[in-house]
Amino acid sequence: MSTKEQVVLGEVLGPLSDGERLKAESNFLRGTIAEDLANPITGAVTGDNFTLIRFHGMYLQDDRDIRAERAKQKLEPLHTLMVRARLPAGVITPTQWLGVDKWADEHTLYGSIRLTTRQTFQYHGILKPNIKKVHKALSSIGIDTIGTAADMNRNVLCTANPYQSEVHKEAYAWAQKISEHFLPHASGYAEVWLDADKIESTVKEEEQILGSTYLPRKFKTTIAIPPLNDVDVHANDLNFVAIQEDGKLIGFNVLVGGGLAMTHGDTSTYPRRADDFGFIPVEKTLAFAQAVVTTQRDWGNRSNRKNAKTKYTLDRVGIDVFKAEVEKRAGGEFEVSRPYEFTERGDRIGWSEGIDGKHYLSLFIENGRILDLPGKPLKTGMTELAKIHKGDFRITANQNLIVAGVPSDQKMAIEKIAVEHGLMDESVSEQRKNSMACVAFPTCPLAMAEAERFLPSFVTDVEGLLQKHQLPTEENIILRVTGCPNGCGRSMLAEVGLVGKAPGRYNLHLGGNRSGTRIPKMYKENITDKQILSELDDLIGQWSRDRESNEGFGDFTIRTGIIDEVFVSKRDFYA
Ligand code: SRM
Ligand code: SF4
Repeated sequence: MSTKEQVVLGEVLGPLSDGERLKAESNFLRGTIAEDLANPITGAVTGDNFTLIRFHGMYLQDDRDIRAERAKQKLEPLHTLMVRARLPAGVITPTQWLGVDKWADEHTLYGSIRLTTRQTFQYHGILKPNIKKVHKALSSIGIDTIGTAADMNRNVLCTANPYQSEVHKEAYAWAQKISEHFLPHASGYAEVWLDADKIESTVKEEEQILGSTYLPRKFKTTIAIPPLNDVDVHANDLNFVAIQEDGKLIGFNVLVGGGLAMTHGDTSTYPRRADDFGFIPVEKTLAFAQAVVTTQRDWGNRSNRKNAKTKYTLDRVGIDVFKAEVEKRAGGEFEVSRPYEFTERGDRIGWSEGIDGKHYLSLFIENGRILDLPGKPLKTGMTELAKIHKGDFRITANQNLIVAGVPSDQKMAIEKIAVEHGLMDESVSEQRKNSMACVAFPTCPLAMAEAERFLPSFVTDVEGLLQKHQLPTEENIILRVTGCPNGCGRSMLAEVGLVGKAPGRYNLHLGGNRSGTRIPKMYKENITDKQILSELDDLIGQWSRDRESNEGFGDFTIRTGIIDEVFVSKRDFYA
């Protein structure tokens, strides 16, 4: 047997993938990135560095709208870098925001700040000569981009709940601790991007938790505070569901093995809900987190990246076997899960009051894109808010933003700015607030169909259908669109999920629920937006006529047999 084959619990998984070679040879993620950055011949980074920069939170992209035109002119694609910040729980201060805002103008081609479904922001369109300037600028305000992409523990999410401010404070602290616990310790990031001095060759670097070949695949962690499931736990490898007693955080139920991506036509890939392993007291959080991460590190498939995530490891080795290994490594057993219920997911747009007596303003940002639009200078509005706000901002997992901790005497001033700049707009429908899309074209290299640019007008059409069928204005359907089956906009937890198949064509999935605990199944394959609207016209009509009181659209489609329920994703999703 080749020494390069991976064997887990006696099972031969196959030869290690090229991604494993690349990590092993990278000298703790340095590769030859520094040389590549200095090469003026191309706007790209090349060879292994294309992948290695992802470990530092960056992607090489090009503008797909002009790719063909540039090829005709015999020019290389317009290569740019996308950068994703590490912002545990989405918390960012007004001072930091002012910097982020300024550098979007100075260093990016698009001048926008894009809030993501993982509570952080991305810059798109940075030219190679500017990339170090961006890292140094972010570093000067205490922001890094380490581990926000590639085979790392990604940005740690935490419910952006404006109501339960005390528990939120504790949960946020755990999100930060978990994020820091799983950061790489080698100094490659600082050397390559911040020009820090090279470490002495006598110092032996090692990554005690991640290991020299890091994780088999991306790894995603959340902290959720019920009844809100705004972080969508079932999209994530590891989830800590907060359990409170008398308003204090006493521990977490631990959910393992969620994930949403699949590949068209490959039934060995599928979206999967996370399994509830049981309760742990709060002081054991890091021990259990580390036990889950290292079990996945050692047992995850390093031969086939398509089946490498924790969800596939659980299904391959068995949930009980995985759980027992976690207990062994954590040095303790899971207790019986404590009762909790998720009842909703969206952000409560508008003002709310926390138990700390402060005010919280949740702003709806369509698809998370912060840019000065005609009649809606959102970016300028955010700058004006940052100039006077004394609390912090929280980016939500629904691509929105909360102005958090506003004292009563500042409420009016904040609201005035928000209204004047289109950040607060009462005419936005509940349907629009509950619709979300991934980035897709023009920057995403994997997009098969439009998503962010398609959603706004599609929502207008859906609003028309809700009106036509006389549904009350507060009614809505959780609607999500992704430009491909990777699922970045989490369509696989929507009541109506569209998954890009080809330009202008999508698979239509139905049957998710409002709390985000059910995976929607494919109803129609590869249809156009017009066909989707025609299907929805019929289905929304039935829902309006025949639904039980308060019955959500997704629940209705299941109860009436329009679509089958997905119980066990691997079995039912493709049945
Ligand atoms: Fe994602 C890859 C954008 C959340 C599953 N995702 C990509 C890339 C980087 C394309 C690429 O690999 O070159 C996209 C960049 C587009 C662009 O131009 O910005 C991209 N993903 C996004 C964001 C920005 C979507 C958004 O509109 O907000 C989200 C950034 C999150 C962050 O801040 O870290 C984003 N991606 C997600 C989610 C949702 C979530 O985490 O809650 C998922 C599904 C959950 C899951 O992981 O199962 C997701 N993205 C993927 C996958 C499929 C992974 C897999 O298991 O196979 C890929 C492709 C890959 O990794 O090979 C991918
Ligand atoms: Fe790109 Fe696909 Fe993710 Fe959308 S779902 S951002 S198209 S990778």
